[in-house]
Amino acid sequence: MSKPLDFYYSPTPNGWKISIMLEECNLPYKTILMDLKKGDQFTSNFLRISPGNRMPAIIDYDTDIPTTIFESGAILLYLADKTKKFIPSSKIGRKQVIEWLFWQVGNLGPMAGQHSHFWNYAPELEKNSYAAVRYAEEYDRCFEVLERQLEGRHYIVDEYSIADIICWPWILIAKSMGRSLDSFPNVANWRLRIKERPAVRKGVDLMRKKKD
Ligand SMILES: N[C@@H](CCC(=O)N[C@@H](CS)C(=O)NCC(=O)O)C(=O)O
Repeated sequence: MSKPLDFYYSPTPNGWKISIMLEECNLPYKTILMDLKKGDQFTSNFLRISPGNRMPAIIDYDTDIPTTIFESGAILLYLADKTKKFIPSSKIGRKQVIEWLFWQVGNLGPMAGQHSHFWNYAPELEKNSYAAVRYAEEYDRCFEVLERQLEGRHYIVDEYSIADIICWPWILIAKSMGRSLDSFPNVANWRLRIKERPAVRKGVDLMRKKKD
């Protein structure tokens, strides 16, 4: 049994990526709930762990000296390598999973994140601005990309992997952010398939009241 990890967390799609992975891998962890509105991410202690002042982040105490990891993609890859779970052992499979991990980091994550900002926080006058529409359409374009990749597949890279875990939380909340998955049946079915996993439900429910 490994030592519990410290998990710096807030119940958002970026936080769920890691709570889901920790539950899927059955790893012991201690949750440190962050109040982002209060500014917990700017404390000097947290900035030493996550220099970009963003959660999620973890500390692994199972190593010679405690290992800090920030950025959800890096954390997922670290945990997959640590546990040898949710990443293929073949070189080609690993390469494919890392491609989709990077795709989320550079595409789905930032577009959904910026859309979420406009949707939740922009002043009314800005809601239909060029920038707001651009992010919404780019978010939709990511659905199209996933729709093609999921054609004839149950998961992004054949077997359920960290590629699914990193993308899924941003698709879970698409409808609640005014986007429709009606034209993307492969994505909609994949969303439901993953939602049924007990570890996923546990991860999404961590310190959060049910909404979706
Ligand atoms: N690229 C980062 C994004 C993380 C992120 O945006 N976290 C937000 C909450 S969802 C945060 O900590 N925001 C605090 C801030 O920006 O001050 C990742 O994937 O880990």
